[in-house]
Amino acid sequence: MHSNVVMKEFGSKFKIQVLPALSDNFMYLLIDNTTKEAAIVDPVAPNTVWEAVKNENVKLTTVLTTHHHWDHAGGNKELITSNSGSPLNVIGGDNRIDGLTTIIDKSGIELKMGSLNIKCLRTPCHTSGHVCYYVYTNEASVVFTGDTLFLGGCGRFFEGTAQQMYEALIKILSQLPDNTAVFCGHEYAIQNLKFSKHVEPNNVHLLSLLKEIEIKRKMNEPSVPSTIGLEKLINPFMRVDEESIQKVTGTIGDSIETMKILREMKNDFKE
Ligand code: GBP
Ligand code: ZN
Repeated sequence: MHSNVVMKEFGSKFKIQVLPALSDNFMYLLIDNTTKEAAIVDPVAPNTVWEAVKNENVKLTTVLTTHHHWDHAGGNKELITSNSGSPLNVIGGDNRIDGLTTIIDKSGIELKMGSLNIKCLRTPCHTSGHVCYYVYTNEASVVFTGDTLFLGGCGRFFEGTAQQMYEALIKILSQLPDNTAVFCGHEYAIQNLKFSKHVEPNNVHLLSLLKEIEIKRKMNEPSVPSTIGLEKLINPFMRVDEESIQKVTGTIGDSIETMKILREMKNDFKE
């Protein structure tokens, strides 16, 4: 296992168990403290999910799928058939996802899981049907960002454009409250922050975060969660409006072109 299993508390209303899977994926068990209902994000490893559900003594009702790639959606079928006949609400934004009961075909659809509010944000680019899930109460908020926003980076543009990633990162995710916790789809923090350091070698927030995460990773602690406020300080893809980043890409005044060049630089980056 690439990281230890950890539980993160968000006020009195909900908590999130981080469940590592495969070589660097994360699944997340979202637990409503009030009703003891739970949702699972990207359950690629169903056995791990059922073990966590049993240990936490919760009732799994909902599957939140960020996108159709097998390392995120590939466990849906088995999870559904192994739920001893009780149906699960399976949410997602792409017909290539197995078992969907609710298709997020427009952005901003609001759902409930127990007493928790979930706003489904369509963020096409990594895949055309990618959805991020913003979970909030009057006390706290978190966002599950799949392969759109990573700690210190973003997903590859497999089915979309720089314009679309700009919309996703700057127009949608950056607008969430700064204290929103960010739970992403892969443990890529160290690789991402090394690239970020290459782009902004004098960014003090970035340099201290890299040190902090190197210590965490040595102890097998997951790097997640980050926060929206922190990402805006250290993630070059969240900073494409900044002149400091536009200077590096040679695209002053053009944030979309900055996004495009930055992605190409990351694709070619060797530490
Ligand atoms: C690494 O391990 O260093 N940089 C990665 C390489 C998400 S997984 C692996 C990689 O390319 N990962 C993808 C990504 O977007 N990375 C961001 C980055 O490199 O900056 N996947 O598993 C990927 O989406 C997948 C599955 C891809 C099915 C295509 C299909 Br079809
Ligand atoms: Zn992916």
